[in-house]
Amino acid sequence: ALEPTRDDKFSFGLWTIGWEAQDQFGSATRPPLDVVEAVNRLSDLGAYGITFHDDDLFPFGSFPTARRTQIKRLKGALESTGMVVPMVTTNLFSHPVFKDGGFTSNDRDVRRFALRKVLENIDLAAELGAETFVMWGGREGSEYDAAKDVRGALARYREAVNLLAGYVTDNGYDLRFAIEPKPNEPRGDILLPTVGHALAFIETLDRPEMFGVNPETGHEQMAGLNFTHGIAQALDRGKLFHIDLNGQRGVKFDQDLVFGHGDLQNAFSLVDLLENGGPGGSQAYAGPRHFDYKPSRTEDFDGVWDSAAANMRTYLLLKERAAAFRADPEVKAALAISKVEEINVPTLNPGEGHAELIADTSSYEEFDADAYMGGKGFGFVKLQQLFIEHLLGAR
Ligand code: GLT
Ligand code: MN
Ligand code: MN
Ligand code: MN
Repeated sequence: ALEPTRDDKFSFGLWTIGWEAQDQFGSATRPPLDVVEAVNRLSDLGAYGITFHDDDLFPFGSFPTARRTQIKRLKGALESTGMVVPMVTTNLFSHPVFKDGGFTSNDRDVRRFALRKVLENIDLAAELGAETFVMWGGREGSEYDAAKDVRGALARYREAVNLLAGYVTDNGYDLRFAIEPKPNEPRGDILLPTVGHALAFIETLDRPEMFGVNPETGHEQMAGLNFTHGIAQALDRGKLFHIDLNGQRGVKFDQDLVFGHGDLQNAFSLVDLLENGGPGGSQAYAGPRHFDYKPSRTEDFDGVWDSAAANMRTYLLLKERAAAFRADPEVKAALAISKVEEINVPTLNPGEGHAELIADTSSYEEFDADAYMGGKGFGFVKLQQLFIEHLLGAR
């Protein structure tokens, strides 16, 4: 089934397909995209959801009446298509007021303004039935070490998100927060740069259960990290609340390519993890498959919709390939030889502690480490070749 359906839970940021393709070196390629058109086109392509920042829907500083008009238009499009808004987020990065950050600007007045802007948008998220509120702190950071007291900034970050969680709780909203890490760009260095940093920060919050992560493929890869590993660690803690899928080729600026158009092998292992990594080979993540990419600067609107479709089709192709990989008897045999399942057997026997382990002479005194010289043969390369052949559709 390579035709996307609502059950696939594909969603897109309004800022992705709506990106006008301006950059530091040149002006916009495309005209603005209206939200109603965006919802209709995505629905036709088989997506189930759309997400947005406040400023994607109405310009910064819009008056309540202008906001209501846009919200009404969005709601009308959602009703007529059956599309949903699974996630909402706040823009704390475009306006010059945020050049030194929102929650962690050195300027206290900016921090108070940022909090108010987010509170307003939390109300809108709840009104639209969103389950997740993403926080990407792209401007929270610095270029110069002397210019930012990082421990002070982390304290203010904590203060801010604790306040937001209290607001959600006090209003009885059914909303969870997902922090989106990124190592750099637009700031020289961004706070909470990777999934690991964000997971550690979450544990310091007043209500850690309300916070998870929204990892983006390219953001981890910009830091030279393995995205699939980061996702696995988030799943290990029950913290994968949302995901931003896209493509990135290596350690460089944020490319935001179509999913699979960057590191394809890593995209394959990711889809395999999400779809088959749960207990007994079940789905490990049931939330939206959200694409946060940018249709290339070279494209017209046909290219925009082709690229939106490409994200979903690539995901479904990889899902199909991953199922074939898992079902292949040769892969099963190779996995057994590689002892991939043995990692799930606890290292200690039931009830065994350090005393019993020390008493077990077979674990040390009689253990023949030299037998591993010349190789016990894990067979990882053969397994990897099978993985590649399935990815290539050769099996
Ligand atoms: C911005 C950023 C993305 C984030 C968005 C959510 S905003 O486009 O580049 O990675 O997911 O705030
Ligand atoms: Mn990105
Ligand atoms: Mn982005
Ligand atoms: Mn993102």
